[in-house]
Amino acid sequence: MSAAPPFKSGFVAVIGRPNAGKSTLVNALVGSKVAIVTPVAQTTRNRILGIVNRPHAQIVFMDTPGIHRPLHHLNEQMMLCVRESLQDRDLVLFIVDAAASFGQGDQFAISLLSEYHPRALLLLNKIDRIRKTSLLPLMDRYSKLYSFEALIPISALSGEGLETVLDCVTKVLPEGPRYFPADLYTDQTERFLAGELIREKVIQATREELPYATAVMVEEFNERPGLTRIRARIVVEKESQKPILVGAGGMRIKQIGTEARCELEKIFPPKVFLQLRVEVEPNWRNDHALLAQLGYGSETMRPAR
Ligand SMILES: Nc1nc2c(ncn2[C@@H]2O[C@H](COP(=O)(O)OP(=O)(O)OP(=O)(O)O)[C@@H](O)[C@H]2O)c(=O)[nH]1
Ligand SMILES: [Mg+2]
Repeated sequence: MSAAPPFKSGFVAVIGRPNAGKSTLVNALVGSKVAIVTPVAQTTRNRILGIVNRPHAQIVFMDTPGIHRPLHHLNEQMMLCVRESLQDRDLVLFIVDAAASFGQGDQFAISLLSEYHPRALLLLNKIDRIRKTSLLPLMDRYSKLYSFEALIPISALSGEGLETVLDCVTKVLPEGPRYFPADLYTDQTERFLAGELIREKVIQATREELPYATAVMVEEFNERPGLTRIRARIVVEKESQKPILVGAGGMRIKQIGTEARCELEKIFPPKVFLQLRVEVEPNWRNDHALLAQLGYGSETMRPAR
């Protein structure tokens, strides 16, 4: 009889430029929506754990904000999350949008990776959008820039290549304990997740008009059998942004509320009562206390080994 294979575990930082598909990837690997996804860059604002349990492994993925040059305190906090994840990791998944051309931002991302020189896999994402032949020059370029353990073409959207990613990650991870109970798939509180889902609907409804200027604060979260009551405040920066969110005759905020409620009811069934309010907080992206209240602080999530 052969001995059972060793149990492997570890923390895997998913990093890359904004919009590369990090959150889509983590959701697909975990098999549940742990992180919100929008077509707008800089959607993810903090580190979010997505836990995958396999028969002989536990992989803790860390979704992170996209790598960019920070202009506000919020963005500094976001980049701090990226750096902390690079520090705390056993392995990095460096994800690039293979459908976009290589630019300065990619160079910047690679130089950040090089600062920490972790073991890393390169994931070339969005291959559903490109001709496979265009991958070779990109792979060639990246393999000259960093010594990746492997280069894997994937589509986080269609699922192509994701089994290979899981196999490769499991192979590279060290032997280790099960860090989290087997039934836990994220570290987020229900309250925070509710706020994020509302924020996703806000971004999807306002896109170009208000891409970065909104935040959502859940003021009441009350889960009872049969009904979850959620009261949330949508924060904008300027008085002039309020009508954009509210819309003519309140139509847009109503639509955001309806879409958010449908999404929330999937997680908190059967019924959600959702109340939204729009408020102006000038310069909230530089307000340290408010950012901490919003949950956009840096924190070390890694449990003691
Ligand atoms: N066609 C295609 N689109 C994808 C794929 N992966 C992600 N996307 C889309 O790319 C956009 C950005 O995806 P996200 O997962 O939010 O990207 P992100 O890297 O987490 O972005 P930030 O949080 O802003 O850093 C969304 O519109 C996704 O639907 C893919 O494999 N193929
Ligand atoms: Mg994201």
